[in-house]
Amino acid sequence: MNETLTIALSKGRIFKETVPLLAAAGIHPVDDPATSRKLILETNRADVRLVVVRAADVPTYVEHGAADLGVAGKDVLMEHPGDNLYEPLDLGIARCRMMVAARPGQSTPRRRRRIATKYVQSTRRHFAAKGEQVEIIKLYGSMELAPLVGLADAIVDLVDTGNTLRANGLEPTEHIADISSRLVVNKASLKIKTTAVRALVERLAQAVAASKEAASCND
Ligand code: PRT
Ligand code: MG
Repeated sequence: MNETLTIALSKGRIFKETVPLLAAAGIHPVDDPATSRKLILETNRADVRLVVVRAADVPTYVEHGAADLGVAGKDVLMEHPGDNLYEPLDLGIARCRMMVAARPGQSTPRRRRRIATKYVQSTRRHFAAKGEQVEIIKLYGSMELAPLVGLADAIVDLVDTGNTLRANGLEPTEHIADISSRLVVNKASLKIKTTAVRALVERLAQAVAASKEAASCND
């Protein structure tokens, strides 16, 4: 039986870093979302297509079976409710850290600290685990601005080089989690399209192992 697979991923860094892994698995997209406006990308394989969605929407597409597989940051998965997805593989791409950051030398307020973030669930869990009661202010982006204009005492955001924090006079104060992108799989797809899904997961796992090997040789 010809089992067609749909893979959901976001454009930008996740697409760029997933393409070499897909290539190692013999899958080459026909279009590049950086230049094409198409949201469904055919590949060299008639039985594999890619759908381009917002990073935070990948788990939703996969959970509902609109895509069989997806590539999503651990930050996104940590915000996504429920455990309706298999997460068989750490792709080791789009790495960064989820951190608390604040202005240096800031005194602790006498009230609950206000934390601005788009990562509400991760932030809630982090401070609950420390036993610190905080007020969480949900934002959709540009979190770094919040402490500068008095909206929040600190933020929770992703940090890679640290340049964005530095440029805004903030410094990381607490580490919450190391982040990388994961392959996620729809549970029904794994049951119904077992052969195709397993074969792809296996080939991606080999590609990840090979790129780790290459990275360690370059050290
Ligand atoms: O941008 P859009 O609103 O469409 O969605 P998105 O921001 O969720 O997507 P995208 O493509 O920006 O990020 C996709 C995934 O990449 C995230 O879910 C993370 O898992 C991963 N990733 C890895 C990052 C970073 N590194 C990263 N540095 N995502 C975002 N950033 C941002 C960070 O939020 C901050 O604004 O880059 C800035 C910090 O970078 P440095 O290098 O200045 O520290
Ligand atoms: Mg972004």
